[in-house]
Amino acid sequence: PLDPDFTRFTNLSVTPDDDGVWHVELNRPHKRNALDAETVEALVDLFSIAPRADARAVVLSGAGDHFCAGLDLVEHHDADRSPAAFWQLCLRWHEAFNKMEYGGVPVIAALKGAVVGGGLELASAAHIRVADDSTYFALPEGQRGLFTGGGATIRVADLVGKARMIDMMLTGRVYHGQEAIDLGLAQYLTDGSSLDMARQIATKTAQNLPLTNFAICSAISHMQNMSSLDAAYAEATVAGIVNTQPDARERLAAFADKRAARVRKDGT
Ligand code: 1HE
Repeated sequence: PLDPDFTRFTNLSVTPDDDGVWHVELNRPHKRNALDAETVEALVDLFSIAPRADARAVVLSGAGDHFCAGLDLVEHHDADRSPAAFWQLCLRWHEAFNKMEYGGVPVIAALKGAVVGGGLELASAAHIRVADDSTYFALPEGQRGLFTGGGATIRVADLVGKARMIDMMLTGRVYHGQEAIDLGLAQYLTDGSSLDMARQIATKTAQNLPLTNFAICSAISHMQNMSSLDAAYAEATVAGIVNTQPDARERLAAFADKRAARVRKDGT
């Protein structure tokens, strides 16, 4: 495995724990963790390295009161970019978020405050989203004279459906609390801290075999892009590899010997 230098990621604080869970914190709180070009490059770098450095899971959070305010609007204004330059920038956002979604390492997003615009695009590339009482979701691009460029037309539409995404962009509608959960913007809502809950989920996730998590956090997304016929073939191929891995034998033996936990209705 790679031995990364955890200090190399501009605007990201990266702290691994003993379980191999990396806490990645967007660290521009004075800008509400808005994504400037440099931070996007750091995310590309981080999510390229994490799978090869044996990260078992990633908890992604934001420093300060907000998860992420989206595109750095001030940088964008000052740079006065050409169409080609912004096109290319969007491809870097896609590079970062695709590496996240397809990289094989479970990413748990701990959401608080604003999860808006490109911040929602970032969150929607995570595998699990945890919200708390402060969290709210919106796509303010419509009001800013902009359009989404970081994958919302794919991932946010996938979470909430086309009609709701169009409404969010046209009207700036804000979702929070149980309604946001019911729509699928996040899977968990806590009245405590989303970071604490995301950490617990990541620690639990990290107990799974790495190859199994790799398949869960890459294959399902790839299969969504395939025809049903090809997806079924790919599923069989992935299962052929994952379900015969030597590391799984002990878990199967434990089940056969009645040593393994049973699945119970209350989830214990
Ligand atoms: C920023 C940004 C930003 C804050 N770019 N600098 N995203 C948006 O339209 C969201 C824009 N931001 C906001 O609506 C609010 O800032 C927040 C709800 C996120 C936070 O509010 P608040 O009252 O806590 O903070 P603030 O006073 O508005 O901002 C504090 C500072 O953060 C201030 O900088 P300062 O130097 O004057 O102190 C803000 O300018 C700065 N800041 N948000 C740059 N987004 C690939 S396409 C993706 C398309 C998009 O993402 S469009 C962006 C949508």
